[in-house]
Amino acid sequence: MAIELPPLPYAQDALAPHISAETLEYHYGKHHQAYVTNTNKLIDGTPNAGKNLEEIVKSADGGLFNNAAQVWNHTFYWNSMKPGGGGEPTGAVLDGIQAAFGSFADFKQKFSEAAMTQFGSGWAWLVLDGGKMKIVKTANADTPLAHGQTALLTCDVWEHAYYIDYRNARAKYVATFLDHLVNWAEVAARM
Ligand code: MN3
Repeated sequence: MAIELPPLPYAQDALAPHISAETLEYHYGKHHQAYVTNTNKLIDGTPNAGKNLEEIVKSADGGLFNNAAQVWNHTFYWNSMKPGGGGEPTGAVLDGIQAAFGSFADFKQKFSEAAMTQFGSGWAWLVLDGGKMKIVKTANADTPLAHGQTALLTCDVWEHAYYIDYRNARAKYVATFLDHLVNWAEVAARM
């Protein structure tokens, strides 16, 4: 089956002023679309054409892994955000964060550190690993899906995610992601 580009879960200008419509026009409309197009080119006429996206990510390597994982990672990232999101979660998410990291402030500090210290392109993640919350970072297209972890939240730290709105200020983009964009209801549903 052909891999499809899922619709954005909000309007292209809905995350402004934190993430502009121009960023989403390129990041979703060009980058994410290109990963979908490339994945379909690579699976066409092969046994992978019969697999779903998660199966491809878990079994592929090389160029197919890079493109398919980037399709999955970006869809996951769009759903990790919502207009008017961010701030401190409640309920089971907050309980899990406090159990794993001590406090929400400690979580923020550790997540930001992972996002800032991912050298070059990649992702910062909150995951469940063996039932325990962990913060991990991955390089390029790499994804917790390929490592037996359950992804809960991600922040894209490729420069294309923030360069239009923040230029080189990755720290400001990550702080804005945590303070204004995180969709904690989605994180709760993923747990
Ligand atoms: Mn990206």
